[in-house]
Amino acid sequence: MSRLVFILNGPNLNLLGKRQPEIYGSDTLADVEAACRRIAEAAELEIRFHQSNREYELIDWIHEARDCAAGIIINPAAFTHTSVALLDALNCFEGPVIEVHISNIHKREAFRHHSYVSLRADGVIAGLGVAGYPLALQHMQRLLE
Ligand code: DHK
Repeated sequence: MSRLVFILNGPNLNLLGKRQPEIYGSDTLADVEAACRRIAEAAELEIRFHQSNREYELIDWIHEARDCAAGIIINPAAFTHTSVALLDALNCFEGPVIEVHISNIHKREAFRHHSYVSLRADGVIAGLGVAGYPLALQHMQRLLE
């Protein structure tokens, strides 16, 4: 069975560490990737870590994951609240899906309270800062055992 997990990040997360640090913290996306790689190595998982500001690229990676990945961890960022297309793509993926948000979207503006992706996600982590990513990966490891 595949031990490959896709970790996908949506728009503006390339600016992590510089963007609104009072909300998203001071760690960069490279820091997040490094933390995930440490967990993956210990868990004997392989990861592909991607970020895009383009909805279609995220959809294409989800399609690619259909053929080779056991699970998907996704922070869809603003597409969380708008993208039926991402939901449809995730509905074409058979393995576990964990949705991650750095901030607690339920404590923020009303338009952030709804997630299309949550209609598919097997689990959701929100508001734990970037620590949510390694936690999601540890949980993914358990799901894939
Ligand atoms: C990141 C974003 O860019 C926002 O658009 C979401 C999410 C929240 C996060 O907390 O990781 O609303």
